[in-house]
Amino acid sequence: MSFLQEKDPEVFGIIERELERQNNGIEMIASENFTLPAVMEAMGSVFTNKYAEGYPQKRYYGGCDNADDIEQLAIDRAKELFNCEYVNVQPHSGSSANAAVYSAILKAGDKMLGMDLSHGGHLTHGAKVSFSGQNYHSFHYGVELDGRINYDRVLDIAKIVKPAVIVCGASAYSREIDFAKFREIANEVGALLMADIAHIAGLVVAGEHPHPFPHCDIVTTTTHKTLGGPRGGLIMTNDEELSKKINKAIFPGMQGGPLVHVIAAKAVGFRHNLQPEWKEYAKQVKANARVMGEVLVERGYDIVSGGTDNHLVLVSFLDKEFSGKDADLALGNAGITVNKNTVPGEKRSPFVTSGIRVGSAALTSRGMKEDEFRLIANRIADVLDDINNSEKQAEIKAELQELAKKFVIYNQPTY
Ligand code: DSN
Repeated sequence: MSFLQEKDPEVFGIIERELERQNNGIEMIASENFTLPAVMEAMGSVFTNKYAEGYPQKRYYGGCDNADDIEQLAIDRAKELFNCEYVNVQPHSGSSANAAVYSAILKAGDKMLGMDLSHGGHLTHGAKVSFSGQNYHSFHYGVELDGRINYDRVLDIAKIVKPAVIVCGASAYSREIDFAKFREIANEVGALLMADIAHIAGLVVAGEHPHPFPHCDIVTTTTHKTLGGPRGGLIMTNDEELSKKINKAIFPGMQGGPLVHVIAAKAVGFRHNLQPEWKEYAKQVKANARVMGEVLVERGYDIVSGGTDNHLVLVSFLDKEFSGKDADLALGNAGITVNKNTVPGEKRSPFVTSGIRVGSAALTSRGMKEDEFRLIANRIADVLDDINNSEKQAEIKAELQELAKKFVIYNQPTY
């Protein structure tokens, strides 16, 4: 019996149900992944007890020798992994990493240019409902009717806006991001260039997506999406002055004590990302997403931009009677977890939407390959073809549960 089971059976029971959900389900939310038991073990370690405000060798509390060692190890591994000079491993999330960067380089009311949320950008890239669109004067670029970024158009917008920073990177964009082109645009208008590679970081470090360095001044990411580590954020730069400003913006600017247990888990994740097998994983993530896109196109579904270069496909229902919400619910009934997503040309609200975003990173971590993705993509199309058929959804759920059982992820709820 685990400590948790004995001490708090109620919490243990809920965690057990979540384990069952994850083991039995077909997890296709593009921002999710299954991290390693070793990562979870580090996250559940005694470092959760330690306060360590400050940075290695510059702390405000005593007893930080081991916290120094673990944070320095995480920094060194991240520097090796991303091939950069300065890393802050303390951001609690991708959003707090982005907030810290803006507070380091912008004053309230300064202009920023990022990708429109409804075209695949992120809330923190200047959306008006986010601090980023409220504290700063935000402007947006989007995608064209072909679903791709038109870099000439971005330049035109940048010339008019003259932003202090251009943010590139996306949450629902299935094509490669041309960081070199963004650099040219930033140079032309005298802006700093920040890349948020939260979604594609696992592909970037494997050489399966172009690298944001040396083109970008600052790069942020989360550590838990395609990177497959613990939930958290990261900020990187090759500029010493910027790194000093960023460190101050994180602590004492925005955060107090770092989550040392999560930093320990980040270090474990980075070591995993540095192994040769990681490249194979990233290749497989892309191959699986590609197959999924091909099947959905063959089955008559409209994929934004016609396909994918990364870990996700965005399926548009602009030409259908049903919404992204309907599809999300129907697929959920069939045991397939996706998220409803706005699409370029969106006419419905963000709560309803006209699309779904489907990702391959999590199922690839379970060991699934092209054959499984071909089958699952066909089942997605089967559900969508007959979206009100709950009997069919139940049949598919049973079939996919059998498939999931062959790819067990975890065999115990706590580590
Ligand atoms: N929630 C993340 C995503 O799904 O892309 C972004 O913050």
